[in-house]
Formats: sequence, structure tokens, C-alpha cells
Amino acid sequence: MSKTTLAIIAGISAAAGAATTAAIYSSRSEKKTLPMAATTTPAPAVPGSPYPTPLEDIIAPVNPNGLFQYGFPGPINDLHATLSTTSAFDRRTRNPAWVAEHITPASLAANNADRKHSYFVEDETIPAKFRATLSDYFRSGYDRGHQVPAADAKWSQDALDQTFLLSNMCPQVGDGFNRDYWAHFEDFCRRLTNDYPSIRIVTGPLYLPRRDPEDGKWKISYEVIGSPPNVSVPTHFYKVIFAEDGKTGGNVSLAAFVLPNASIANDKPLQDFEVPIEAVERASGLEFAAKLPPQRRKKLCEEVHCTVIVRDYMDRQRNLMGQSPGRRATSRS
Ligand SMILES: *[C@@H]1O[C@H](CO)[C@@H](O)[C@H](O)[C@H]1NC(C)=O
Ligand SMILES: *[C@@H]1O[C@H](CO)[C@@H](O)[C@H](O)[C@H]1NC(C)=O
Ligand SMILES: CC(=O)N[C@H]1CO[C@H](CO)[C@@H](O)[C@@H]1O
Repeated sequence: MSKTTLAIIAGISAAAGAATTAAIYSSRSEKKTLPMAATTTPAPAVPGSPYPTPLEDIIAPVNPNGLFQYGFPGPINDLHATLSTTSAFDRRTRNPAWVAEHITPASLAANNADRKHSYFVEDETIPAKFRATLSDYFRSGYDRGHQVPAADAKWSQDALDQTFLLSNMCPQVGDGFNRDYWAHFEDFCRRLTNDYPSIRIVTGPLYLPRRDPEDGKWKISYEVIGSPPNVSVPTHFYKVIFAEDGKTGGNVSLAAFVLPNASIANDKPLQDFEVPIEAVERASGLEFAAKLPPQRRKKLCEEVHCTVIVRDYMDRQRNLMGQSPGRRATSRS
């Protein structure tokens, strides 16, 4: 890891109030996957699998896959595509694992929708017992924080409405974060369409370890809201940005950012939050650009100024959404 990288990570850690990100980027060597024990059974009978598991295979001699006769435990990703979002859900935390969007200069220029017609709704494609509910957020003190921002989907009322599914939300700190720095960061992403014809963004939560001052050990600790507790409150949020040059097989300028779920001073440089994509991958267990060969990868923040603009943000928001800036405050339930 280069000195610069370490400095960037240290910068984030300072912002987070603890050396958290260092932990997700530890240089501990990767363990090789152990070779699977030789098995005489055919492919497992998972739900929807074309391979049946004959009774003799279930019983003898030893066959852990026999479990599947009672059901497949999961995890299930609840992949869900809407007009404006494609998401995977994490049933354990009742938050999305990631939500992807696509914005272009034309999609942002269209203004065919009004946020005042949109309502936060539970995502009924997710089984009721795993879903985040409106009552979980009620009086929790946290905003229902859009992962794909509403302002990115005003090209159609349906597209805008679909960003209000709770499967596109995570509990976010309101003042100083969702309504401030995070919103400026979303605005930065939109401004990228001035420089690139096509922008893809993946957004999601992280639950990062913090060093316990008592015993010096790294621990993950986060609140769970709802009664009984249902929805985890992430410690951090990431965005991975793909700025495309508009050519088939063309170059893609990449950047990844990790921000703490906390009030952030407006004068904090955005680049303090930039991390290697690999750091987000290690922290989230996800992979973002496995099929993008190195020769097509460019560094976004070497091509454009990765900075937030705070000045006149509210005016911009008002223009984008055709609303008064105060309305944003109603996103707190
Ligand atoms: C989560 O919310 C649902 C629906 O409001 C509720 O039935 C359930 O008991 C809550 N808690 C857990 C841990 O699922
Ligand atoms: C991609 O970037 C490389 C330099 O990194 C450049 O030589 C090449 O022409 C670019 N490809 C396209 C399609 O613009
Ligand atoms: C609500 C919440 O848990 N906020 C946390 C967001 O992450 C930062 C950094 O870990 C914490 O300091 C906040 O307490």
C-alpha cells in the first residue's frame, strides 16, 4: 500500500473519530480456500435446482446437503429492479446491501415529477418478517436516508416514487449528514454529468469495526432501531462511482468514497473520504468491477476535482426538486 493510500485511509479514520478504515484494509494475507472434501453426491438439491436428491443420498452415508429437503437457509439477496434503482437486500440488517443507479445529462435534465407526490413505502417484494417498516423509523431520530437520491430520478413520477421504497433507505443521521454533507456529495455525483455522458453509482451501508478504548480490541457496534429492534443503523456509507466515456468497451473512471454516519463539517474535503475500491469490497463483502480490465480503468479524481460545493446548494436543490429547501426536513419521520 502506498504512503498516499495510507494517508487517505488515516484521513477517513480521523473523520470517523477512530481508526476504523485501517481495519478494513489490513494487510493480513488472504487465506486460500480449503479444497472441498471429495464428495460422491451430485450437485446439491437447492430450490429450483434441476438435480433431485434421491432418498438414499439423503440418508447415507453422510450427506450434509440432505438439509435442503427441509429448505435452503439462504442467504437470499432479494434482487429488485425498479425504473430508477437496482438493489440487493440484506435481510439480517434490514437494509440494502447495495443500490445501483444510472444517471445521464438527459435523465437529470428531464423534470417530469414532483417529490410532493412521493411517499415512503415498505418494499412488499421482501418477506414481511425481513422488511424494514415505516414504524421502525418512526421517532427513531434517524432520517430515512435515500441510497439512490430522489433528485436523480425526477425524469418520471414512477421512477421518483420508486426511490422512496424502504429497500432504498438506511437510517442516516439527519443534521450535518443526510441533509448536509451527504446531500452535497450526491450533488457532486450529479455534477459529474457535466464531464461524462454516463454515470453509474452504487451506494450502500457499512458496519465497520472501531477500536475499543477499554481493551484495545476491534469491535463492531451499531444501534438497531424499531420496537422490537429491526433495522440496523450503519456506521458508514459508501459510494462507488463509474464515470463512463460513452463508448462501447471504452474507459471507465472510478472512485470510491466512505463517509461516517455522522455530522461532517462542510469544509471537510471530499477527497479525505476517498478510498481504494478494494477497501469497500473488503468491508462490504461485495465486488464492484470484477469484469473491468485494468487497461480500461482510470482514476476519476485525477480527471475532475472531487470536491463538494456547499455554496448555493439549497438553491440548486430547490431548482432540481421544485420544492422549498425546508421540505427535506420532512424526510425525518
Ligand atoms: C420487525 O418488524 C416487524 C413488523 O413491524 C415485527 O413484526 C417484528 O417483530 C419486528 N422485529 C423483528 C426482530 O423482526
Ligand atoms: C483509454 O485510455 C487510454 C489511456 O489510459 C487511451 O490510450 C485510450 O485511447 C482510451 N480509450 C478510449 C476508447 O478512449
Ligand atoms: C448513528 C451512528 O451510529 N453514527 C455513527 C456513524 O459512524 C461514526 C463513525 O464510526 C460514529 O462516530 C457515529 O456514532
